[in-house]
Amino acid sequence: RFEYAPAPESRAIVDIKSSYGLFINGAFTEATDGKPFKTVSPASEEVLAEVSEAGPADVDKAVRAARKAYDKVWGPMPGRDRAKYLYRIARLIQERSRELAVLESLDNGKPIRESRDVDLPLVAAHFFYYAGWADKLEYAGAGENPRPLGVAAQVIPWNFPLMMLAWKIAPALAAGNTVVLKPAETTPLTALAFAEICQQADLPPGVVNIITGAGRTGQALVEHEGVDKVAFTGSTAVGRAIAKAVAGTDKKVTLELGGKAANIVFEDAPIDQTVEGIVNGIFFNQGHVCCAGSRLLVQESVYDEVLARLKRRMGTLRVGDPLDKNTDIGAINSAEQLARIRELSQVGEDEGSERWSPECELPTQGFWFPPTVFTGVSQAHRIAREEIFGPVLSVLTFRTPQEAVEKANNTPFGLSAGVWTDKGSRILWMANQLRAGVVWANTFNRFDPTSPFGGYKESGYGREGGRHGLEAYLAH
Ligand code: TXE
Repeated sequence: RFEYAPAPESRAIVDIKSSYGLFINGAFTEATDGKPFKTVSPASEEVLAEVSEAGPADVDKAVRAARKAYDKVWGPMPGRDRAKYLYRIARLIQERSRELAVLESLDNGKPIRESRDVDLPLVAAHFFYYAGWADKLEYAGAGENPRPLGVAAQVIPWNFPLMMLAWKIAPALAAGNTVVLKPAETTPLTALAFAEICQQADLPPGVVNIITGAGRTGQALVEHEGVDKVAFTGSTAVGRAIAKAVAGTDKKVTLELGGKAANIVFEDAPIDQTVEGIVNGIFFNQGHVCCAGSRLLVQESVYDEVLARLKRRMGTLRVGDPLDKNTDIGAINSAEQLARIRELSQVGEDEGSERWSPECELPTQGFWFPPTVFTGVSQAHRIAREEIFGPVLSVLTFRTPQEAVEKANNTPFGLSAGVWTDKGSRILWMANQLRAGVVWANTFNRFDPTSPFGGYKESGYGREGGRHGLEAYLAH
């Protein structure tokens, strides 16, 4: 195994304040009517900081600040000037990326190797990419120029706190909108650090507002009448509630919801690469990934070999301290999420599937779940249909490509899928047959700011990333 040299990614490089206010109109302010809440490290249950809960009056203040900034400063600003701010933000993220990675791992529980090598580079890349669009929207062709929508309300989840922020804020600002963003209640710290970066970048006050709080803060935000656009990533249940709340208004909406991706392995797949892809597909970020390859579909002829290799590889995964560079699987983000994973895993056993985990010692403090695989799963089982959002893989088998397609599409979701095969023609055929927004071939969980991401069916609607992601913040 590759051992990382001791690097300065340690608790000591972050400066966490004991309490945080709300970031409204360019300054941190006390919440007027909400109560503070605590954010803890899921690996140790240590309280990291106290964070303010934004109540309706605070939400109103933030939306008004965003409106004023839109009308007076950001909306009328030439794209090339908006680009300068976005580039500045991107560079500051790069400069502070080690510190931000540590903060992300502390608050979220994800391994430092992932936050440092995956999340943070992608966060910076999103700002660089969309900065490049900002000055290309004007005079781009004949007819009217595309126009921003106005004030965007953005509500994000806890699984990729900074990356979700980047996916939301970068295109919105590039297109000329201003934003009020609410991070998830269990992972507010990197969004608050981003607020500081906005100050460092001299971003005009009100262009970005960060308000913290739980579901009711999010609800007040998306329902506020001063909002023109709602962008949400989270559970399907809340996505539905938001769609209802904005129905009948002229707010534009994009929803990125859950998934139950099929990762499909054909008998001619390159086996070593495939096993790594299966592991990455479901154990990356503790399986807290909406596009996780949580349903493994294996062609019967290679089932025994794939399972044996997979189990051997699972035995080498290290579960533990998120700040240890040798850790592969960190902490489960919250006690609630751990309870959900445990409950569905119990359902898997009760439904008659066989459960297996390698022997591994879990820390006594904090929230942990071992890498787990269920075999003998049938399509009707709940663990084949419902999002578990944890390091739990359900394995099914198939004989023919047609059967693989039918099983893969037999889900209420449609966010992503993976295909492992040596045949290029089969990849193209499968990509056309699969009802999934993203289809990876001989790889999994790959992201790039230039590629649109989003789902079919209950996985939501609208796309983020690439040119499509920008369109979601423009009116024509
Ligand atoms: O999500 P919620 P939770 C799935 C995953 C997970 C389950 C529950 O299966 O086990 O959802 O997770 C805010 N109006 N995903 O409970 O509640 C909330 O404060 C407006 C998949 O954490 O959807 C947070 O900021 N906002 C997913 C955000 O919504 C509301 C990522 C997400 O929280 C609100 C996360 C309301 N009424 C969970 N209620 C993915 N697609 O990646 C809550 N919020």
